[in-house]
Amino acid sequence: MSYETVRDVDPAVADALAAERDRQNDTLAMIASENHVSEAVLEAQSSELTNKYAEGYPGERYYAGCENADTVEQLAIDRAKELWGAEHVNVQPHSGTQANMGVYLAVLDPGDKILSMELEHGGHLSHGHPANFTGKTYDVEQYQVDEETGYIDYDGLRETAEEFDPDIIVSGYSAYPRDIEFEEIQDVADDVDAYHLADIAHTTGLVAAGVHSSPVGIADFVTGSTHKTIRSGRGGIIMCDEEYADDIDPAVFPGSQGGPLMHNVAGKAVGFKEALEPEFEAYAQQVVDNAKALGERLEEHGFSLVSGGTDNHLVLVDLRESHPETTGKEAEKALEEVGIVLNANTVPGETRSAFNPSGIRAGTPGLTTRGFDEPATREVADLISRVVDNHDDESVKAEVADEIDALTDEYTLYE
Ligand code: DSN
Repeated sequence: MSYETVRDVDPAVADALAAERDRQNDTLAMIASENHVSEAVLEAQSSELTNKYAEGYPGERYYAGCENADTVEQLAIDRAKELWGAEHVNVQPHSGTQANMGVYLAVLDPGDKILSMELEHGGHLSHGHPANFTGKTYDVEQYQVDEETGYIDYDGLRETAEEFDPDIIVSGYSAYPRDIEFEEIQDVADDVDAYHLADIAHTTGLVAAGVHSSPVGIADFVTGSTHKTIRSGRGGIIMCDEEYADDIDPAVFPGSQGGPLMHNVAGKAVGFKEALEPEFEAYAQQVVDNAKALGERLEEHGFSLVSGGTDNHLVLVDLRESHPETTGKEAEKALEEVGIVLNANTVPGETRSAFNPSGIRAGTPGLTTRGFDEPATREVADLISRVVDNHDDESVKAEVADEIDALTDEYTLYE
């Protein structure tokens, strides 16, 4: 087969790929769920393993020619066990949502009861939202954060669990800036005889590095995404005790997926190896330190943070007090114009809508990968403040865009 590049074959896609690389290089990725993987992870993900079907698990495949697939999957599994301390690991879920689907399918029947955090309060679609398969398949009740403090209302969770009698309680969130009392939630699950699924999609890297509480060994099931704070190949992961291995593996394949995306599994293996290096712990600590610096500086500028700060990689800003006339979408758009890419987000007690909410969510995993430390992150907070304060002022936005250019030139990303 002759070797042709994407540019040779398909200039339109080549242009879009080049533009995306430029976009990532030239803007600050502050969407809390995003990060920048290494060139090594990118290379693994674009390998010839994309061609291979490997239904089954290492050593027990339904197709021939799986020896290399076996090698990378086993490496990914072994490294994940070392990173998170889990007894059993499944690295095949195509995404965090697919990982959750695997758990639900393993232990729930249609109509069974899920108790999870409300989306507006930081939960996730795959925890029971009506538009998601979970909301359509299961009976869902939700708990919330305390709107005064922004922290999980653990007493409310217990009360709801005792009334609702769930089959599974879901912890782990997409827009919750605080550490999580996994043991307290496990106590509730034990008392109401429910399973406990801890979805650490956002914090996989922080948990692996020991800078966030770990649910491994506490919750029955731990799921996650593998491309967020852990910075490996794109996809999902399930961890559990050995006793559940024979429930989980068939629920992923053949239960909810066909052939695994082996090129992504290779990316997971490579990223997990990188995360086992001592530098990763320093990276994860810096992610948290930067998020704290970001939050503190934004507060100095008069912004109000849900829960008053952060323990993890993200801050959730409630604009209603500081900028009552500015919606999250308006802030998101103005910030994108200058090269700061984050997302509008609902806040607890939301008074607008999911499409045009009252908050913005900002994360530091991407900045930290580029080498940002606290002083540099404070500079970004200053720029965020200037833009949100002047979101209609083109000259201010042009000045800030120049400053972002200088920052992205200093903190380089992909060659
Ligand atoms: N879309 C991700 C997030 O931004 O939180 C979760 O799947």
